[in-house]
Amino acid sequence: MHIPDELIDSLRAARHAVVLSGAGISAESGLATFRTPQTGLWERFRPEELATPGAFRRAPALVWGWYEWRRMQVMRAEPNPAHRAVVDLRTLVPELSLVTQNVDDLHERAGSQHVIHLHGRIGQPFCEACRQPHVLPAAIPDEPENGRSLEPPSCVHCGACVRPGVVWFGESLPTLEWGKAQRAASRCDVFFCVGTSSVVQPAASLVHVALGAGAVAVQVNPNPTGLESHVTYEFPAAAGVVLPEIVRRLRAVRLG
Ligand code: BV8
Ligand code: ZN
Repeated sequence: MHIPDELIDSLRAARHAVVLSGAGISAESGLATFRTPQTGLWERFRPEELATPGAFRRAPALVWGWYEWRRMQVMRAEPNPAHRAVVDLRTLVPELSLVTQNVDDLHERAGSQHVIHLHGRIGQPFCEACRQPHVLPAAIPDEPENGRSLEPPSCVHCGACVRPGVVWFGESLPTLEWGKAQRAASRCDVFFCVGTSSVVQPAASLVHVALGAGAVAVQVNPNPTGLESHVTYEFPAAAGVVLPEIVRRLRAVRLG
């Protein structure tokens, strides 16, 4: 994988880098992505069917069962070299903001801290009424195969229905996280778009905020996303290959 010297130079001179990750950074951990053909979760279920408040109101057990199945997949997955390279990259630039669209905790389990989760976290469900966090059992007693229904639990505080701790389509992003992400994008020198199809808004607008503020933009994605003509550097390859190589090159000049 050839990494242009100019990108390494930009990273050496950078004060602040942003990494925006999507489902593709967890693909090499075995987690299904949303839109990659043949494996995409949406091949079996359409987003509007399951990842919306309406779907949960209409079919709470189907939606809760789907999220519990996905949570099981996350618990069985391990962080991959791409997650670990983001941890390493943070030690090689003065400031790094990690913004993720993912609801898994693989960045945290790789060692990243202060991860900005734009779309919530699958391991942090809460009560629909009183919004108290709901503590999940360590493992699901009878793991639901994909798509099997499971009744959502009731809140131990008020008895109302517990919902997945994610941001559904049509729901606003958490204000604090979205504000942090916008600020990071507007003041960074290098912006990485890793493993995202850049379809979902408003997350997909962040790279344009960074470009508008004069940052260098880097896309890491084996498939085209339509961002190719906008970004400064395009790596049509897996994150688990590209990110560790960028870290290796940057470390070499740092130590050089
Ligand atoms: C909001 C949590 C409004 C749940 C998710 C029409 C036009 C424009 C926008 C809209 C529209 N209609 C509706 C909207 C808004 C809507 C939206 O963007 N819809 C899309 C479908 C067009 N957005 C919203 O509703 C957002 N809220 O706008 O609120 C509002 C405002 C004020 C007041 C009230 C309301 C909320 C969006 C959040 C939705 N929740 N997730 C869950 O996980 O179930 S989104 C979901 O998609 C995940 O978070 C996922 O991360 C995200 C984005 O997908 P990607 O991460 O990019 O994953 P994808 O599979 O698409 O791509 C993976 C990529 O990886 C691929 O490109 C592949 O090539 C690549 N890859 C594969 N392997 C590798 C790899 N890359 C590197 N290495 C590899 N090895
Ligand atoms: Zn409650």
